[in-house]
Amino acid sequence: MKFYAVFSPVILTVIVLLSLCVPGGTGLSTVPRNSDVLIVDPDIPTEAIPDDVAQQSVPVDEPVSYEGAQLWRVDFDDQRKKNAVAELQAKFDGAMWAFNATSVDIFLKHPKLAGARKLLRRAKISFDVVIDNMQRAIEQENPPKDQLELWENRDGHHMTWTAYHRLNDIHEWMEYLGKTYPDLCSTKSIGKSFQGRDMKVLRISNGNPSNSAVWIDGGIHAREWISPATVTYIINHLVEEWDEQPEYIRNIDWYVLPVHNPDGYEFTHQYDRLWRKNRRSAIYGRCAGVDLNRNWGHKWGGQGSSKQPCSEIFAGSGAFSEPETKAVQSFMQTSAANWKGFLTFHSYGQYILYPWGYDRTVPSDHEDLKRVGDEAAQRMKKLGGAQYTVGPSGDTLYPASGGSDDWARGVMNIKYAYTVELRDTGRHGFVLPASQIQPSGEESLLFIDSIASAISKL
Ligand code: 0X9
Ligand code: ZN
Repeated sequence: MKFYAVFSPVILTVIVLLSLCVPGGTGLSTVPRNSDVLIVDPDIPTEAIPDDVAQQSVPVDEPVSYEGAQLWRVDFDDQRKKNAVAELQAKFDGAMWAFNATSVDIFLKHPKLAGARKLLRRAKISFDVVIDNMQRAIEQENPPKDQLELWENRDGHHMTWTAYHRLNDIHEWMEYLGKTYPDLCSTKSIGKSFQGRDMKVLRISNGNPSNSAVWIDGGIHAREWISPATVTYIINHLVEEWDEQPEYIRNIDWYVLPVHNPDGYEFTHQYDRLWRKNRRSAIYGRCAGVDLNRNWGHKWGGQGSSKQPCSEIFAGSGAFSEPETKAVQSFMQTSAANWKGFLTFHSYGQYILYPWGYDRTVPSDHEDLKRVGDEAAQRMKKLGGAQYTVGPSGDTLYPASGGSDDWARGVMNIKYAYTVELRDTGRHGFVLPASQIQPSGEESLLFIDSIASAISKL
């Protein structure tokens, strides 16, 4: 894009400032990858694809290769550096993956590296190469397939917490839990994704009618694999060690959706490891996918979301335009459950975030949310786990409207609504080695324990 030729310095400054508020930037940075062509995944049931879309479709061919692509951590502590980062986004398709007050993680594809390096050297801005070949990192993230096959066929399921599993393994294991522990567990498909996959929820409950209820979800962002892995780790612990749990955990009805974005999740396993959004099909050459964490109905379409289909933070055509968000909204609103907690797991950065996300402001009881979050973070650290930063989302991370946590708090009035950004702080980013599932699961158990304990005191 001929960025400087098109925009005046004043407009440039405004756009730069806006683009710094969000990961992946605004429309400036999000030059479509393989998403600007009309593609439909070949293994989805064709009846799930509307006719007008199916007729326009061509099959996806080769998986996306990230050979030579790099993740850079760039200094970001003054306006000059921020402008340079915006230029990296605009001119070199740099995708902003995460940032804090002093540095930003920028993902760059191989052909753009030389130009981007030159830009930073000329501006005398220092940076570290955190991942020097993304394709290599992707290949090393999960144990090799033949090793995975060796572990198969125990107890009628294939689930483990030493590898990242496909959707089918997760769903079959949930069915197994329902069959094995019928007095404690039940499964329900609360709807279908855009491509027709089930949105499977596991309910864990002792059936006590006075119970409070807690919602947990993972995998709303497709590439954040540690999230479904951690959420299933939590389920496994609760179910397999139910009798050893304290009363405040046993007197909660737990509703868990491990893979909120099943189409995106499968797409990351088969075609593009770094896909974020759902798989709403591109129509007439436009980009595919809606960011499901910009699609909820509290302050939808505000700061930190985009109206551009090609953006990584595209909010969709309206609040709840997507079947994946609509299904959860309907399920929670029509359920008789006494919702007191809403916990949504993402990665990465190691944050415990609470509302509001749409702006740099807090609800009146923010001190309660901070105290409970801090307690959890302290216990997690003490266990020898990772260090989590606790704070209101818009202020601690960046303002982003249309998130599920804001809806849970703003519309459903659920007191303990948190977004957890799991491991790590950027060394591996979204491509976190499977060996970290277990420690991530252990520290997250302490988090849900702290929330359950706080709910019992309400
Ligand atoms: O931007 C997001 O959706 C979340 N971060 S991520 O890197 N996993 O994409 C943070 C969402 C925090 N909540 C709200 N802003 N409502
Ligand atoms: Zn996320």
